[in-house]
Amino acid sequence: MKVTKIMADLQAKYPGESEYLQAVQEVLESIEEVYNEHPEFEQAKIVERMVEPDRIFTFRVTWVDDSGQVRTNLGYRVQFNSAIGPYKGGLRFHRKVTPSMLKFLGFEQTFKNALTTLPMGGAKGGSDFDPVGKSDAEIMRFCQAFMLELWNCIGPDQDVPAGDVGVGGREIGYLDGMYRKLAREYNTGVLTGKGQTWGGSILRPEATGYGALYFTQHLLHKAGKDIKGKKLAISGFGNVAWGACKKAVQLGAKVIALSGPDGMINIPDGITPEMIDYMLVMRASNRDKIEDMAVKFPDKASFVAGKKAWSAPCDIALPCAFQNELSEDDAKELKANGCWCCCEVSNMGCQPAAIHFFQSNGVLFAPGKAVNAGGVATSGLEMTQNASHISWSAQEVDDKLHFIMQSIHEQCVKYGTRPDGSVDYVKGANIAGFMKVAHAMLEQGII
Ligand code: 2IT
Repeated sequence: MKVTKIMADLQAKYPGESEYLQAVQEVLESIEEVYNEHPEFEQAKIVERMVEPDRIFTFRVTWVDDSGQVRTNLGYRVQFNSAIGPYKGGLRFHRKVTPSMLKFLGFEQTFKNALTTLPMGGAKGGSDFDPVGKSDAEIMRFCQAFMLELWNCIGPDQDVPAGDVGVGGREIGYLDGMYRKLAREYNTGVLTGKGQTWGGSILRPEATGYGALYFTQHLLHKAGKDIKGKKLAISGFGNVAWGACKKAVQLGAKVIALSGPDGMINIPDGITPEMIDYMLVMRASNRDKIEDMAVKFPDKASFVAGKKAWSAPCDIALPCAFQNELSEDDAKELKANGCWCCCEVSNMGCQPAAIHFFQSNGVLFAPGKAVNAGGVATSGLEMTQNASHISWSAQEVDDKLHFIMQSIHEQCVKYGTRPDGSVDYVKGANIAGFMKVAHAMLEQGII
């Protein structure tokens, strides 16, 4: 396999699909050496098959807004790879959603799910529907219209969607309600992130953020450091950032900055539990403004318009918002202000040049597919509970999540340790995920 040749072919085939091409390039560059030591991979054309989704469903979603106007959006489900289990991955509702974005996310999801130790294939879906400014009734009607098309493509043993940006507990409720009505299936196993009284796992809402902090703890431990007392800058204020803040505070760290599309807030004394609770109110308001936190807590937080969280002096940066949200300039600013660790929590949150800068300037870096895998891992635990008609306690789920994050860290160390003993977490995560999927594909023949 020659990465340059495969990338040139994909670029010619999918011009303009920049996020997808970026995600594929990152993985292929990491695995090239290992891949070429295995002629059986090349013979079965594993890479050529792995970079293409198994199938993509595209559908029109038509709904009526509160003023009675008919609206049309596009809906998608990208079923990327099912070699190690049923398709699994979130749904993203965001105005910028395109097939390229969902292909990149489905591709990443395939390797991430492989790292979780659970049998789950990779998928992603969503819509260019923009939840910003929508009423609750509009969100419900959109979710119902979306599921009217999607329900036929999914199932507890085929494809199990969940939330992602713009899709949280409320949206999963509306989506699942419509699925039950259409499919007449009530065993609740077709979506994860459900409400706790109807099949949802305890701790699923917290799991991505909790898992990210557990991973960060292991990474720091390996580097001889401790998270206690460290200053954290976090981007975003959705479900993932919320869980990360909760666990960070529990572990004795101090969250000193948060950001949103409108700017950032400085929180000199660290985020408080009341502020963390208020993130949920902000998410439900669909206003998408971090300034609201400074308005609500004027003594604790000050708003700076147009700035990112990365302008705040911190020890550790945790991007928790969107792909490519952290640029090379941001990385340089972080480093200049004393930051020495970045654990990417958003999927592909750092631009390639930012990762390169971190890695060549002594800033510890770990990629999203390892750091954020606790979310989908706990979705996998929700599937297990649904399939066996039981529900575990918070402690049981948390213990399993912790164990899984430790195992993901170990896999990164196993495949990513450099000759000097330091760890290349990008390489480690990509090779570990790839090896598992590649061997499953080999054993299942040419299909
Ligand atoms: O990016 C992700 O891993 C998610 N949005 C969660 C997917 C899931 O199926 O829980």
